[in-house]
Amino acid sequence: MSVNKRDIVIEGPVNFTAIKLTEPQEYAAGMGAVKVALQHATKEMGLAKSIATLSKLNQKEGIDCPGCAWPDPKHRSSLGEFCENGVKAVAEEATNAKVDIPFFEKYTVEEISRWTDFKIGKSGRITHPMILKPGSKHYEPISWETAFEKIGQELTNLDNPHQALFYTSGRSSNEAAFLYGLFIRMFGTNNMPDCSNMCHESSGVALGETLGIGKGSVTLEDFEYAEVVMVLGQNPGTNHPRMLSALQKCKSNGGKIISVNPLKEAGLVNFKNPQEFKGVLLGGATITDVYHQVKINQDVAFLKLITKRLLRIEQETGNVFDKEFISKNTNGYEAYVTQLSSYNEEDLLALTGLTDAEVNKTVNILAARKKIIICWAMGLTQHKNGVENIKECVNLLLLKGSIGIKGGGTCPVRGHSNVQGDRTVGITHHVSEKLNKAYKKVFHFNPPIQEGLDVVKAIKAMHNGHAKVFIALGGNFLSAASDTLYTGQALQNCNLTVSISTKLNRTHVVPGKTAIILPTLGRTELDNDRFVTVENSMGRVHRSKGRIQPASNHLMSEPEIIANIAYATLKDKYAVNWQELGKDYHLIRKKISEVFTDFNNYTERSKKAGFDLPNHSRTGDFSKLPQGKIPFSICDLPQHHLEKDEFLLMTIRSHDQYNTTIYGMDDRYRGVYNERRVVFMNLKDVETFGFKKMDVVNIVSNYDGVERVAKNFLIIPYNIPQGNLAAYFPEANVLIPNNQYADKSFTPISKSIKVKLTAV
Ligand SMILES: Nc1nc2c(c(=O)[nH]1)N[C@H]1C(S)=C(S)[C@@H](COP(=O)(O)OP(=O)(O)OC[C@H]3O[C@@H](n4cnc5c(=O)[nH]c(N)nc54)[C@H](O)[C@@H]3O)O[C@H]1N2
Ligand SMILES: Nc1nc2c(c(=O)[nH]1)N[C@H]1C(S)=C(S)[C@@H](COP(=O)(O)OP(=O)(O)OC[C@H]3O[C@@H](n4cnc5c(=O)[nH]c(N)nc54)[C@H](O)[C@@H]3O)O[C@H]1N2
Ligand code: SF4
Ligand SMILES: [Mo]
Repeated sequence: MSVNKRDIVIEGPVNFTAIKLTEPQEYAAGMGAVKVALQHATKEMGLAKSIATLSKLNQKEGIDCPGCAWPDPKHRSSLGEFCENGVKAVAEEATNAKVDIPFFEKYTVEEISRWTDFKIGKSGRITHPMILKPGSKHYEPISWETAFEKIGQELTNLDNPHQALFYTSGRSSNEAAFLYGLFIRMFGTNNMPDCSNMCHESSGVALGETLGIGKGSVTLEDFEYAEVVMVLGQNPGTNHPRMLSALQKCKSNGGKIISVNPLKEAGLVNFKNPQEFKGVLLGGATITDVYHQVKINQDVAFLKLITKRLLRIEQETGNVFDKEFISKNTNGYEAYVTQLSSYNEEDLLALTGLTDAEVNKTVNILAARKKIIICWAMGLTQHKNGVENIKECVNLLLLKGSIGIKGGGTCPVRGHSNVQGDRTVGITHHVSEKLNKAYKKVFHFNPPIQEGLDVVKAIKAMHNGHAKVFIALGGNFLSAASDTLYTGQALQNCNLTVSISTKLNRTHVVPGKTAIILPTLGRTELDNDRFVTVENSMGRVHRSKGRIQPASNHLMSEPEIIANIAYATLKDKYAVNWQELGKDYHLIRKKISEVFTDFNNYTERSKKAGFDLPNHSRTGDFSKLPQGKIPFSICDLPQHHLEKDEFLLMTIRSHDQYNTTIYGMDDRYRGVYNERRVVFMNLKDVETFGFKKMDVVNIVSNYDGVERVAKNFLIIPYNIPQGNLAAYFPEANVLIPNNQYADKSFTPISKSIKVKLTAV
């Protein structure tokens, strides 16, 4: 453990918590999910609050689930339109536990830093604005007014605006995000590191460079028409549970599901739909038709192999590829095919770790069908070649003419419930001339034209002292980012760190010289009869309105907090009435629709089921792309030079966490209970390296000659390809150097870390 300034333990404790193991589960949901969901809800919120929130969850104009970004169906079930993990997300936010003034009087920052993330999170909702003064060990209360003044002063005292960083996590509403982006640009910087930098940034870059829009093309209805859905690098049973209903529907309409994942994830195998009598009581529905347990980061090899075989059938029969689509809408086909022919099928097959017969099943399914949806998440984006992983998926869809048609297209499945909306309304560190022009026209100022810092660069800037103030609109920056110790030192270098948060987390206890916590309302809570709007993973914008009494009378909504910080910093420098905007979200929406014309008549259209934002890759209009064509991408195979005793480690989510928020200590589907410090390993590898089940090891990475150690993990023999390992995030984040990220997207390589295991 590394003890730093103020005696803080940056990465938390590394001791064990009494593990219990069972066989991994072969289905997702079912009665077990209903039971666990109800337990969480009643334990955290009590019965009355549980009913008040859950009856409104994901209903039209109800509370948008603060869990993932999966969209709601057109027809909402009266039985409840949510899943186990949606209930956990709500329960976590609406908990009755409180982090109040006596809590901070009792515990020093150092004491809390020695707690697990689980214990920190379970402490409850923050009730008052708090400040940690230089040299002080305890947070103490501060009035909202003084807090805003202090933040405004620190910001205005900087030598230049680029010394400030403004992080966003994807739970904030469009209204909060827009106001934040406006203020930051008026302040004079584009330093807007965002959680998506660590998440789907690779998708945004790959889709932007090919299809000209960084979002997916399909809608939920497309799943009903799809003939094939491929799911690569995603664990929907845990992270997007209601996606299983869409897959089930696709199957019952005759569609085929192909899963590509090093792990046999329960939800992709079998689903017992809790909304169906049959689903709860009987055998449930088989989901996947062909399951490819590909080796970590060999998706490009897999995709090249199947396209090579498809090409062969095309050359024989002439009816596999959509030649009309290719000639009308794409360029670079010849060069793509030439590069493809330079690979040898046996080599590709060996890299994937799959068998000929399995691969051919998928080839035959794809050869005969055109309506293909490809879904993916972190298993593709968080590698050095994250962008190319996705471009190779696009290549396949182009060959089949599967983009811009009913039942086919791209489906990057987003994480945070409004991460896509935050981006749409202006949270980006990139400079867009078009956007700057619109800001200038509506708000009469010159937005900064210097590219801002993303997450990786922001950490470096704090570490080397170039950035001095860090403000976070939500999230848990320290635990989410890679290189935990380096990131912790970076935050501690700041003069001021500010967190706008609902709940206490590790970032609050690894603070700058001064640290301020501004407690805010959660999605579920009443906000003076106001509502906000969000955008789901498929580009639909709709309302969300809180329903329950706020956790404390001293909370402020996110838009109001941002408006106050903006006013304290900029005063009347620009013709913006911050206070008025902070109070009236309708006015914010009016401004959004002036800057982003796709949002015309915003408030009205966000009623009921909401509205879809225009998307040319959905409608198949590629005329605005350079030469009106989508380029085929030429992707190389990723290179990992592993020594004999080196493994590729992926960091994954357990079934009982939401990113850095630990709901509970169980990973029910994988059969691991009451322990998070585990490393999943192939039984043959366990034996070859002379280990036994439950041996204690350290996981060690060595990049550029620097060793990083994640201490104390129990070996769990598991159905995972040889040479591959899996451990949970955030415990394993200490292993990922800040400078190891995906080309072009700068997404940390959280899914392919080169490591060794050493016995303890
Ligand atoms: N309950 C719950 N829901 C969540 C979240 C949560 O933490 N908890 N987080 C939200 C967020 S922000 C996000 S981004 C999403 C994340 O959703 P996911 O991306 O599903 O989350 P991960 O656990 O990171 O899972 C990645 C999957 O990719 C597989 N994988 C890893 N490496 C590779 C590879 O090289 N190739 C292939 N083909 N597969 C690979 C892993 O085995 C795992 O099944 O979920 C969102 N929803
Ligand atoms: N090794 C590894 N690292 C990863 C990943 C991985 O797969 N492996 N995944 C990455 C991904 S995909 C993501 S998206 C990031 C997540 O990074 P973040 O978004 O920064 O992390 P979260 O854990 O989602 O943030 C949780 C905190 O948000 C605050 N919060 C919750 N709700 C609200 C709200 O409504 N308003 C406000 N203001 N605050 C709120 C609470 O204080 C809570 O503690 O982590 C990334 N890090
Ligand atoms: S699938 Fe996602 S959005 Fe839907 S209820 Fe579950 S966690 Fe919430
Ligand atoms: Mo994410």
